[in-house]
This record gives sequence, structure tokens and C-alpha cells, in this order.
Amino acid sequence: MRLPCLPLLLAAAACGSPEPRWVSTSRDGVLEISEAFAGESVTGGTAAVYFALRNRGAVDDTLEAIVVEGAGSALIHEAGERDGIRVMAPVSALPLPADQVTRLVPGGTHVMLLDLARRPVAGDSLRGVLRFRSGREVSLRAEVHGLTELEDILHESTRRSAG
Ligand SMILES: [Cu+2]
Repeated sequence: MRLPCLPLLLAAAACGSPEPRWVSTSRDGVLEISEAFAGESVTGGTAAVYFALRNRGAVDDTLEAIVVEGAGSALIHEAGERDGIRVMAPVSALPLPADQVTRLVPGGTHVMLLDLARRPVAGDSLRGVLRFRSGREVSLRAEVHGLTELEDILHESTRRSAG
């Protein structure tokens, strides 16, 4: 009787091999985005997106615009501390030094999606495109994870300090 082994084998295979790493590059391969994910939104309407951007080129580039399907706008936010309170501030562009990886991570720089048509929940996938000063474009696909707590705290404190 072999059948009962099958689910076990499948489970073992699923555990043993990591998910294929999602990577997207500009057409010329100079810019590469990986490790993209979004934090599930508790309050609705907003979500934070994180990723790693590698600039393989010999020249600096700059991330200037992000468009995400279903989001009214997407802003680059820098997180910091002011008077002991964690705050976030939008910046117009994100520099990408030559031959370096720039990481957007929870608690640090992130992309803030505003006016979302639908509240993203864990398991969703957000799609969009990143545009750079050089004219390059890289497509974005960010899986939504239930990692909201930190960003919700950050945004709540920003809202409070704003008024
Ligand atoms: Cu933010």
C-alpha cells in the first residue's frame, strides 16, 4: 500500500525546498528588485511595501515614482525618530548608489500605499511598476503578509504628532 506515503512525501518536498525567490529586473538587467512584500493593513486604505533594490550599474540611479494597481498613490516614506517619537516623512525620491543594494524594511524606509480600493489581506499580491530617473522601469509584485503591527504603530504616532 503506497498511497499513504504520498502526502508525507509532498509535505517533505515542500518543506525541504525553499520557495523560488521572486526577482524582477529592468530590461537591461541593471536594476533588480527582490524580496518584495507588503504588510497587511489593519486600518484599511493604506499598506506599506518593502523590497530590496540592487543597482548593478556603474552609475547612481534614483527611484522616482511607484504606481501600484488599486492604490490612489504610492509614496516613499522615511522613518525616523523625533523627540523620542517614531515618525515618518515622505521623500520625493530614493537614491540608489551604483553597485549597491538598497533595502526597504519594516521600521525603516518603505513605500506607503494610500487610498487603496480594497483592504489588502495576507495572501493577496500587489502589482505595480517602479520608475527611475534613468528611464528604467521594473515591475513589482509584493505578497501581502500579516506584518502590520510595527507600521500601524508608526503611522498612528505620525497621525497623532501631525495633529
Ligand atoms: Cu509610511
